[in-house]
Amino acid sequence: MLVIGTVIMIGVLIALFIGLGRGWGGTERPLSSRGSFLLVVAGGVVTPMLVIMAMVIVGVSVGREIATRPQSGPIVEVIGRLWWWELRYLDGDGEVIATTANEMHIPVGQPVRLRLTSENVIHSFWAPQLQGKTDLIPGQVNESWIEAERAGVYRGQCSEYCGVQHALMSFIVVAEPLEEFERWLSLQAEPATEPSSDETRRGQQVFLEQGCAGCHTIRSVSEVGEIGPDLTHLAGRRTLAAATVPNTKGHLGGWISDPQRIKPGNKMPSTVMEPADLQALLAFLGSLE
Ligand code: HEC
Ligand SMILES: [Cu+2]
Repeated sequence: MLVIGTVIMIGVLIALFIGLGRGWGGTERPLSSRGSFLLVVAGGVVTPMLVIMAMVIVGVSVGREIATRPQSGPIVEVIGRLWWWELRYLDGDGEVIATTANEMHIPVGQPVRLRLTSENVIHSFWAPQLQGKTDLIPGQVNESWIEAERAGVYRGQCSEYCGVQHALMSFIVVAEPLEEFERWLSLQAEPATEPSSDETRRGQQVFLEQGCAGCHTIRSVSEVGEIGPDLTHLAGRRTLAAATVPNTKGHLGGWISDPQRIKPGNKMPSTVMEPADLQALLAFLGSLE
């Protein structure tokens, strides 16, 4: 369009200067009425129509090519929550293989199909280096896809204002070779690792006693919690709270003790507990690879 527009612009300018030249020095040399009629019809009607029609035809076919959805590849259901992302990997029959949050893994060089929806307000899924924005709309499933040409960790962001913590509703996309992706996915599909020491066993108890399980699922420990992210493989994630802080023991302890300080207004309340209980809980959560 830039090239076509430039050519037309040059043509118009040339016509303008010819016109000016013809009137130069005060002596007008008007075209015959037949000549001006033909000029207007050819230059003002026929040429623009041909150019615009050609551009429409090319535009439609390019648009169709761009909008063709991939027919194969992994399927991820992306659900907008306040203010984090639930990610469910589906198999070909639409059955959930694994549920995770805020960190999407994808194989390099292969499209991954996305089914986006929201259970509250409108959000928008956007990893600027990998795809265009797609909205997550309550009561509707939008289809899109994402593809990375190079391995790496890409940042994404909710790009539709969705409430107080919209700015801290980020995510990361980890693009990795197919083998690594498959290993990751089969690990995510596993239930949580059994606690293997007294401390992690105690930590699991604390998780149940402190009410965490009312909001969080850890598969094989408690599966009723639905308000917060699935924590079954929490320790394998790089960040906490929708890419707000890195997933280190210190940040995790800070998050559990006072999530409102890190992300004011988010839906997780602070939990006050004995230091020894917190340490045990951190050891348990840290063991959930
Ligand atoms: C009332 C529900 C609720 C309770 C109770 C609750 N959480 Fe949360 N939790 C949430 C929500 C909602 C989020 C997501 C916050 C966000 O990112 O906006 C969250 C996030 C987290 C995260 C970050 C997960 C991630 O992948 O980013 C961890 C870890 C966590 N909670 C642990 C706990 C622990 C441990 C307890 C118990 C001491 C607990 N939560 C109690 C609702 C709850
Ligand atoms: Cu959002």
